[in-house]
This record gives sequence, C-alpha cells and structure tokens, in this order.
Amino acid sequence: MEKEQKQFYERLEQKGVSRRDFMKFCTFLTATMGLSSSFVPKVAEVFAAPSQRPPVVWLHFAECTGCSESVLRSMYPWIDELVLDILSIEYHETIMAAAGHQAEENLQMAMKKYAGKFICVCEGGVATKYDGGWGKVGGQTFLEIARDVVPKAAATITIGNCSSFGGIQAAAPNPGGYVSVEKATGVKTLKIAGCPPNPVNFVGTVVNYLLLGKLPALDELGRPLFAYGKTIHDQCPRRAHFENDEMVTEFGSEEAAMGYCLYQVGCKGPETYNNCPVVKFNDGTSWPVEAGHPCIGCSEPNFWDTMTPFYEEL
Ligand code: FSX
Ligand code: SF4
Ligand code: F3S
Repeated sequence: MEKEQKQFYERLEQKGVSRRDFMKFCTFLTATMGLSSSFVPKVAEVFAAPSQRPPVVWLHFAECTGCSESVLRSMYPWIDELVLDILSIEYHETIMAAAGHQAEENLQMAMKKYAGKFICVCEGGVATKYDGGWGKVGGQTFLEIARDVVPKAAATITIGNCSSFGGIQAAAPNPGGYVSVEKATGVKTLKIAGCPPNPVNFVGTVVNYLLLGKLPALDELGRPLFAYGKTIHDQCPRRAHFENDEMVTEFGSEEAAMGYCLYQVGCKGPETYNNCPVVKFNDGTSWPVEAGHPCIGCSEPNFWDTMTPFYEEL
C-alpha cells in the first residue's frame, strides 16, 4: 500500500502536480460531497491506493459529448488520470483504442464477465419512435443497447441532462421520441444533471461509492443531494442585489458591469437545483452567472421547453 501511494505521488509530480495541490483538490472534493474534513485523508487514499477499481461500461446515445469532454478535459488538467485510475473503463466509445467489431466484442465480453457487477455510465437520450430508428451504434439502436446493457449493471449513472431527462433531442416537437435512459429501460438511474454537468459531481459520486460502499443520497428526481440539494439562487453571490431590487435590465449596461442580479434578463436560478456557485467550472474559474450570463436551468428536467425563452423573466 505504501509503495503504491509513493508511486502515485511520483506519477503526479511528473505531471507537475504537487502533493499539496492534490490534497487541496481532495479537501475541495470532500467539502463538495458534504463530508467532514476528517474524511480528507480517506478520500486521498481512494485515489492514491485504490482497494478496488470497479468495472465501468460507458455508453453514448444522442448527445454532444460535452459530458465526456467536461469530465476528461476541462477541470484539473490531471483529473482525467485520476478518474481513469480509480475506474476500470471496459468500454467507452470516445476514448477507447479499439474500433469496429473489436470494440463491440469488448462490450459483450465486459457484460458477460461483470454481469451484475459493473457500473454503467450513460450519456445521451434514447430514441423510441420508429423502433428507435433515429440512433444506432454498431448496427444496434440506442434503444436495443440501453435495454440490453443497463439492466445487467449493478448501478447506472446517467451523466448530463440528455441521458437523465432526454435533453435537447427530447425538446418539443421531439420527432424521434427521445426519452431518458430511465424511461427507455424502466431502470432507476442516478442522475448527474446539467448540460454539461459538473465533473466534480460525477467524481464525488464515484468517490462516495468507493469510500462508503454506497451511492450518495438522492432527491426525488434521482440527483445526488450533495450537489443538487439547493437552488442556484440560494447560493448566488448576486443574491443581495436581488433582495435590494438591483437588477440588470440590459446586457452591456452599467448595471451589468456592476454585477447586479440577472433575474429580469431571464435568470432561472430560483428554480434550478445545482451547486455551480460553489463548485464552479474549469478548476474553479467561473460559472454562468459570474461570467454575466443568466442561469438557463440546465440541470432541470425538460429545461429546453420549460425554461425558454432563456432571456425572459421567470
Ligand atoms: Fe447532453 Fe452530454 Fe448537454 Fe452535451 O453527453 S447534457 S447535450 S453537454 O454532451 O448529454
Ligand atoms: Fe438569483 Fe439569478 Fe439573481 Fe443570482 S443572478 S440572485 S441566481 S436571480
Ligand atoms: Fe447550468 Fe445554471 Fe449552472 S445554466 S451550469 S445550472 S448556473
């Protein structure tokens, strides 16, 4: 174990990440997960000396791949390595080396070998009209793949609004009959909502599972409470302006420059559950409202229909 940890820290250092940077990240992740700081060393251990690497089958349906991109690229430049270190990714169309028949064989083999034991991660909505004819991978429809793979998993995590709630392809008039993975398969899923979702919330969910042996507590929609327990509005640094009726009524105005509340230009923060104001994106750089853009409600079901027009007051 000690040797393994030493090697882990050496690997990080080679990437220019000090032990201090890593511990800072673990502290941040532990706080995001809603655990006390006494868990920080244990969280670090999950990465540095993983006692198990759960097999993962990662499926793509109808989506923009922004979810994978957000996990694999934008956060800490080295987080992709951590994620790939603690999970044993058996199948992932975006990052696996295999292609064609070989890739499909990998999927079949993983499903057989780890039946009832693997974690399924899904991105994208599933077309149901015309026998699922609107979306195929390797000659099989999304619908067939989802119904084949998801029921065999120990648990399914739907990452992003598309797999969790249907997403943009399910927006009216929804010609392909797109639905969430849960609706397509009848299997309850854990939902890392958002378009794109925050990678920290995915990593937090996985670490929770490895550390405590169970998935985190969920809200009634299936979103982890640690991440989706409060509204954007309740955590927003512009909230005092809202209370004082200091409103932006036009983009590019003096009020906008002063960082006033974006409610009147369409902010959906009061009806959106997510932790963006606290966790932020891109290594804690910023998030929509901080950048001067109203929240469009991207972690809520059917937000393309229910939260539009985006620039009109709720
Ligand atoms: Fe959807 Fe994800 Fe938005 Fe894109 O996989 S939630 S369109 S960020 O890519 O599914
Ligand atoms: Fe609420 Fe949006 Fe105003 Fe922030 S900017 S206080 S989330 S309405
Ligand atoms: Fe989405 Fe609103 Fe956060 S648009 S990224 S939930 S601020």
